Amino acid sequence: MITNQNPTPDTNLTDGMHVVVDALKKNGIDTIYGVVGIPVTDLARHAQEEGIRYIGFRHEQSAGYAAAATGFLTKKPGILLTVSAPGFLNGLTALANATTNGFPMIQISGSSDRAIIDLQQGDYEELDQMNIAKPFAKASYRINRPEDIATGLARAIRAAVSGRPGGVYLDLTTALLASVIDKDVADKTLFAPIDPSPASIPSPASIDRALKLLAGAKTPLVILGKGAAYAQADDAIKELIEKTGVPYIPMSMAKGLLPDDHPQCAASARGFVLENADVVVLLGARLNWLLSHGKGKHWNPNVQFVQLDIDAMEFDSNRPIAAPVAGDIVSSVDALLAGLATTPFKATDEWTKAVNDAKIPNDEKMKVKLSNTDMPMDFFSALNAVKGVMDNHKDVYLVNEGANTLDDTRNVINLYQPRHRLDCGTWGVMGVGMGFAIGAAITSGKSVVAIEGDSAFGFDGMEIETICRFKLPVTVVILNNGGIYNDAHIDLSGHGDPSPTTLMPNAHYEKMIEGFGGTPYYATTPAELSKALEAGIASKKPTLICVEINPQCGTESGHIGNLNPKVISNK
Ligand code: ADP
Ligand code: TPW
Ligand code: MG
Repeated sequence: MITNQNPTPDTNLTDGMHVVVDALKKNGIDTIYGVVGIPVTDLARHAQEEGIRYIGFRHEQSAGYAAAATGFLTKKPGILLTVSAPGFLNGLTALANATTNGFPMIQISGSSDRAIIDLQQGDYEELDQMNIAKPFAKASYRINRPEDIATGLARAIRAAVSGRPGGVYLDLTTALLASVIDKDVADKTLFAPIDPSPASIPSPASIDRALKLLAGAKTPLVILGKGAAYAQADDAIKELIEKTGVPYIPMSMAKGLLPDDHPQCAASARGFVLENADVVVLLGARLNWLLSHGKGKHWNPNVQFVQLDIDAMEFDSNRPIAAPVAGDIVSSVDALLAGLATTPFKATDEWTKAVNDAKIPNDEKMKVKLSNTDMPMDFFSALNAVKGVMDNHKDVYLVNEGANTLDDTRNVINLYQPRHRLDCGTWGVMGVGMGFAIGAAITSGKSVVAIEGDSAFGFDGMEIETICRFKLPVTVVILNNGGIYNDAHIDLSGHGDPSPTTLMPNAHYEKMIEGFGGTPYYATTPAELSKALEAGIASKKPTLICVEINPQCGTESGHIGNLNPKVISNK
């Protein structure tokens, strides 16, 4: 054991740090992501000594995104460990993002002396962390006494995974970490909460209402969201979709819940189905900006909604919900399946044909875009090369961020397995890429491909050192179009400064990974890109492929330019 200043070998005393690790182990926590320093360095060392994997990062935000990825993939909270004040704040963005997206994670942070903080007397890394975390977390707790450690962790775990999952903050003061307690007393406090994410059974009346609405529908549609992917109700959801023949569209992180080449997938007829569906089942998806709030020209004005969600507060948030079903997705989908015996519904042949017909011209248009042979490559010709490789590696995890890089990859690259895509999510946040890739690789032990815009990669590019240090099977593909969005790189400064969206179009990002012993590639043609990606995946070693994309390509703000306010030009 690591000897802290307190326990001495000939006594039966232990300390807060040891009890924290014991409590984590008792709860089956096998991995911690973080950055160490005062007061948590020995905590990480001791966790490692006790068989918990410690993945040390270069920045807390990325470590937090890795923890969130673990939470999304496993339904168990991922753990982020940070130091006080600045380290805590660096991790807080990831915690807030997890809460926004419904990913369970716990940020455990050391904090300085409470007495000094509360009187603002200027302690080392002084900050009132527990209170600052509150608006960004689902719950925020502080443990002050060693005998409360097990209870504090149990509360954090329950808060993270019960109901709508989210990020939880757990404050461990320096005094607590160094506090001394009799080991027998501490051992007796240890426990793991029973059934931390209990089933939430929907009411029979709500199921009946939903089924009756669907039975009367002429043009029904299912929208699968990341809540459905998270729930791990894969077989039941597939059965519901296939038994009823209803077309579905996946939100980005629900791609692969059913394979994207499934005949009922209406992704390429998205506009048509939204305009024409009379009853839409929201299955673990929110009517937020990503679905234009269920309003406006994209939607059938008379559409009615069935919504399956664990959080009843979500209903009616943007549009009235005709048939709210409050419950966990596993229980709710099972109840709908059982109810089909008495109240069946099925998509008509006419509706199925109309949806299939609507896909044809869009699929044709996409084929033309993908076969573009212009040089330098555009997003589509590059992604066509990526698609060819990814279709042969259906178990590879896909991480994706950027603007055009995000939109175009989402549309071009098929997913075939549930929970194999991690991206910018509900906030459209940049900088998740390397953290998600590391979290996915560590959690799954499988290969990961991260398709990154050149700007997006810049937020956390230093984590390629972490990828190399842990020898992870991650291939990073950077689609470099020389900046944020596109080449609207006009010099308005009048003295030659780069424009606000400009980054270096001729950068050789692959040289960065060379410095850490990873494998670099630079690709200017689809053939070079295919070859490099295939080699990167096959090697199972850290690889970075810098792809030269025509800087003229890409639209400002990708597909959401309508949300971007513009100045009225006075020139
Ligand atoms: P997307 O971005 O894919 O549309 P959202 O994150 O907006 O998905 O919505 C996911 C929804 O799923 C949230 O409202 C959340 O409460 C819900 N949810 C998450 N987990 C479960 C679950 N196990 N059972 C039911 N609903 C869930
Ligand atoms: C944390 C604003 C949205 S998209 C983007 C930024 C900076 C980068 C787009 O350029 P990229 O992709 O990655 O090169 P591409 O293919 O279009 O050229 N800070 C944060 N999050 C967001 N969303 C932004 C800034 C933004
Ligand atoms: Mg770019």
